[in-house]
Amino acid sequence: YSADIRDTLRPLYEGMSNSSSPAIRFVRSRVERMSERWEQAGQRWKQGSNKTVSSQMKVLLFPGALAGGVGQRFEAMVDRGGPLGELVQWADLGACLTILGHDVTISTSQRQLRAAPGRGSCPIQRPLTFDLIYTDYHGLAHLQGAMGLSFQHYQCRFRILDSFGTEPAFNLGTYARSHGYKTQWGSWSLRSLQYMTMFPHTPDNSFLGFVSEEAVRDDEPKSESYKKDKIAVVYGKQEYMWQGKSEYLEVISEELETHATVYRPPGHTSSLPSFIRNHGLLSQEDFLRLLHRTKVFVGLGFPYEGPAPIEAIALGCVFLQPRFDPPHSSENSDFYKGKPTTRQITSQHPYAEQFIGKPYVWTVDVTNRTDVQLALRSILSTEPFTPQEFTCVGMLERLHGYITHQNFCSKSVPTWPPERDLRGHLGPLGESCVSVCQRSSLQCEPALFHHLNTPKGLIDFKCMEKKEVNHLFPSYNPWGRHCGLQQEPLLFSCAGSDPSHRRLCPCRAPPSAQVVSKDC
Ligand code: U2F
Repeated sequence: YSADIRDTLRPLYEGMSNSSSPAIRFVRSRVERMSERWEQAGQRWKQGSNKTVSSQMKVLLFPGALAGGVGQRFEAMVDRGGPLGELVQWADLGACLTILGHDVTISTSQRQLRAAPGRGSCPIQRPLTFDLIYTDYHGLAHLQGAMGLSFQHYQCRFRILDSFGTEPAFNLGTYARSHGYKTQWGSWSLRSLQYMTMFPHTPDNSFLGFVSEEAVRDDEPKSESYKKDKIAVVYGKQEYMWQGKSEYLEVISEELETHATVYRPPGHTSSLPSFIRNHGLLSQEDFLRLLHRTKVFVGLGFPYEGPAPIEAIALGCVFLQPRFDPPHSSENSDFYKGKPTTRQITSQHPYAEQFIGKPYVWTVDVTNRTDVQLALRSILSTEPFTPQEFTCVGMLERLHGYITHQNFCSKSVPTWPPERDLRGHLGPLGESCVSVCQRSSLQCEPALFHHLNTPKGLIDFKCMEKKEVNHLFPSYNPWGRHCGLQQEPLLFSCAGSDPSHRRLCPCRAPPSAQVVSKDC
């Protein structure tokens, strides 16, 4: 069967009714609230230009963070200010796949999977009845336990929702162990593109994203719907996120009435500054309604890289956030410690800082009173803005592309995108291919590495050829005069960088309508 665009999301959210899980209730209510937008976007997208037909996939969504003991802890926090970003993504993934016409099952328990109704006795063992399984790092461990030997056999069908990303050096188990990249999460030796991220961190992973509020709603006249009050809303659902920030908040409250949506445990006396108007944790709908009349959304430094700033900007707020100098990373931050990435986090929301920027995003030194004041006074009212990749159509287009083109079960070298798209660039010492390509308004494309990984690719240098399993190759090392060629395709890495290597990078023009950098 081919997958036909659906005009309703009902099968998805009806399948989640009567759940006693707060997380599933959040997902269901989000899907229901956004269903009209998804349905309209599906119809618009269907009428657009010719697209490759994909066959209908049987898809399992298995959010491991909601299963077992970890799941109990996660669930307990849903209504108390715990992370919701992952749930936003699961909701939108389910909606997007359903609209694209695929057959979606959501499950949060291994037991349920072992006896999924109508699917035979054990749908996750041989023969696997699902074409694709979307899960997360916790889910991988659960599935490994439940699938036994089938786990390895079918791992090419897995897709891992991984908000912060996994770089190739951390992914390949043997390499990670012998080269100091072994962390709590990595080492599953999948293809790096099987990891799907919340923001476009490195093209080594697939950028899945989510859907933000959209700038203009068709049913509302724009000028009326974006009337702003002189208020700021602080980003931070739990009190601990506010520690040490009172001076910064004081400066803000001198200019704007300052609101919060911090969870209030019963019987607890609040330690928030007295000038803050706390609404308590709001339902997502009420939170978005509050942002609608807000001028400035104020970042405290944590949570890192969540969806809320993108929603705020789409609702016409300016996002004011702390700059991190020195940047936060797995070396110096408890939160990033053990995360399989070398990324240097230069602000609370690097995507907002680098891909959106002024006038929508102001990144400041929050310890400098004058800096904060200047920023607040220069913030004019802005127009609402939603990057194309965070709209329903953007996500439909992206996911459809992945489903039709990504086949990790085939052993042959990738044939998509075609070689004619390749723009080879030799970077300066110490720079990753992510930034080498970005600097030329291009994007690193790991599937094109194998075309460059030949002695011809480095022909301009008089050098000694060296074939090695090394995540920095292909590259040139001027000191040893080595031209390094990659021996292990799993280690082709856009993210890798090292002060003694000049990386040879496969760049290409970014695919249409998916914004990759502000300059493109
Ligand atoms: C991020 O998780 P968070 O849940 O902390 O991310 P946020 O950006 O704060 O918001 C998630 C959603 O919560 C909603 C809001 C967002 O879509 O509309 N919300 C709400 O329903 N009620 C409220 O009062 C306030 C917000 C990130 F997504 C995770 O990947 C990380 O694990 C986490 C820690 O860095 O940060």
